[in-house]
Amino acid sequence: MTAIKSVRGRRVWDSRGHPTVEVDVVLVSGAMGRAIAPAGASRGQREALDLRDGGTALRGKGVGRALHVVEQTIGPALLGVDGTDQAAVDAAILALDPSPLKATLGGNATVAVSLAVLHAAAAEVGRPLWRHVASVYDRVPSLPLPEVQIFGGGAHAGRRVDIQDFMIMVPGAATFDEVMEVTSEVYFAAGDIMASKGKLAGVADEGGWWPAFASNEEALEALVAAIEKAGERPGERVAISLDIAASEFGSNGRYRLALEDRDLATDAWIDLLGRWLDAYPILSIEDPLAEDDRAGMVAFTERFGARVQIVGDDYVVTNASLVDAAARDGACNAVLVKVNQVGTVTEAVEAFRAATRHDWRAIVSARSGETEDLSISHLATGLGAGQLKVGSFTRSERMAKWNECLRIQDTLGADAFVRGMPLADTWWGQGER
Ligand code: 2PG
Ligand code: MG
Repeated sequence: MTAIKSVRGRRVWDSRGHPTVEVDVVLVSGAMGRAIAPAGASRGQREALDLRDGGTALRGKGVGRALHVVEQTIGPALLGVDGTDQAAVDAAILALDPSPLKATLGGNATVAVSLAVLHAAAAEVGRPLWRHVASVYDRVPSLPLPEVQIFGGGAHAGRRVDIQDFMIMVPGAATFDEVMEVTSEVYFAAGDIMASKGKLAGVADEGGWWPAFASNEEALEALVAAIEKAGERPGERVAISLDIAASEFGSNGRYRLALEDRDLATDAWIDLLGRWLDAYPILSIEDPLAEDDRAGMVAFTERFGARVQIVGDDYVVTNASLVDAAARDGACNAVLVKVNQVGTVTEAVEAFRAATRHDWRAIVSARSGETEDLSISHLATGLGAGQLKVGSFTRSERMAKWNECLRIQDTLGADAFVRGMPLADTWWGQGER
């Protein structure tokens, strides 16, 4: 038992230039932990709500109220609580705000405190965070397989194309380091292709190239061309992963492809996605249907779940009961784990555990608004989650997280990389292409 001695909040700034919440937690031993809340742009309806000041200053995104909550409400309630007992700390936070979406405390306040406590506890036992996480949650640590964005889209790129993330995975790599090297080659090959078409126009929110394409298919074609230009055969060492983020352009069973001026009903939309799965070496697809389209997600999973990873992000918002419900329905076969979607470390780990109980895969993920906070590299490794999604291969709020995995690799050993193993039972792993 090492009691929490102080909880201090501070306004810092995220990768989009918006204010966010940083928290320092100090235990009576002097051990200290610090964490920063990230921020999503394509948010699920059932995510924990961030507490923002509203009004005109800072586009309404001020965090004065959230900092007040940290110092005047959560902080005092945690004084004297055992900082090495994450479950007790998070239970104490939850007791202050039983509302489902953490509307009173704000998910930005709770996540920064909860993660800062986890860091403090790791410091208390003198262990790197990943090792502490593995021991607290009784997991075998492993270096995750990355999903790395090459083109950004959707809400992260002024809705220039409908699809949000055009990513690659390198399940054929033998080490984490090799993934980084291959990714760098593909990233710059994609930039060269954009430049040769006169379409190079900077980067989107997570550092992927700005999607100056005439259609979603053109982006997919460009991604395949970039993989080839990097000297790879698409579908061998390198494959494609998409985050459709369908809730951003679909609701009530209708999907509106703005760029192509097409309006599709659920069935036609699923057929179109199926044609993409046939035409391109896609290994993983996130939120293919909107979060309100339960029947669509079940139909999609029934049709394609045996051959592709189907990831619930907005669909299950890192919530164990929504993961359980989706598994009961037969929707999705993998979960995206974002701690700030649910608001505390304990609840995020519960969602992860629910997923593993259903034999789902798991991907620990960053948000589109990020900072220098490195917690997710440690969570993905410590939980042995299998996969990590951080954004692209530029901008330091992204690179810092990949680089932290390389540092962890130095201690854990290159052999602790999961390789494509979690995906080995897919059509890709069976070499059907
Ligand atoms: C997502 C994330 C990260 P956001 O949808 O998976 O790409 O986006 O943080 O904006 O919700
Ligand atoms: Mg998503």
